[in-house]
Amino acid sequence: MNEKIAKSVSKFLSLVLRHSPETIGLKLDKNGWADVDELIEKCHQFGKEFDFELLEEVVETNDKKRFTFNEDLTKIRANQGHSIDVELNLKEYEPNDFLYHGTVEKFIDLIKEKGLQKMSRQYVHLSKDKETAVKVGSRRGKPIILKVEAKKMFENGFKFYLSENNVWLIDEVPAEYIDFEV
Ligand code: HQG
Repeated sequence: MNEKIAKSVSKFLSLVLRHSPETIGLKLDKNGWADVDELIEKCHQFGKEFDFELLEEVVETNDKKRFTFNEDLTKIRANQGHSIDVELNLKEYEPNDFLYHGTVEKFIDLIKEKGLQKMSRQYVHLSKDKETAVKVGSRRGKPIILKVEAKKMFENGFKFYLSENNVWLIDEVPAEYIDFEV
């Protein structure tokens, strides 16, 4: 499959399945699932054309495994990253000692003051390795990596969730648990 097409479809799916299904007149159920036939049809009407085969390939080959089908492949949803209110029924997990967050300099003062906040998304996103955090931060410029004392937070009662595609999700990270000197 053409990588450029796959990326473009993935980006468009992120938009409609995480943030703005109404862009194409699509409705997600309360768990964030879209009907696959309806999705294909409404994307088509919007001028984004792909068939089921291509959708399947996008889901399978996506670099971050951003999307999942239900068992009989009639529904699809984003694994994480939503700004709209969906119930993903995420499982709670105990994290490693440390998790990482990639950001950029301009946010540091505010993060020192208020901790990591979910901003427009449903959760703060953390990763288990620095390399992923570097990639996340690099989307905005020169990355700054923050080290989060995850185990300590967990022991103090904070809930950690892990998405289908292994992104660690949490409601917030107070500044006292963040090492800014990584
Ligand atoms: C920052 C992509 C000011 C935070 C990525 C981040 C990820 C604060 C930005 C996923 C703050 C929010 C999520 C505070 C946090 N004051 N700024 N108190 N607390 N911030 O995009 O983590 O490719 O919502 O550091 O790879 O950058 O879309 O979060 O810079 O996994 O699948 O506010 O999105 O994945 O930005 O990225 P975002 P994120 P996909």
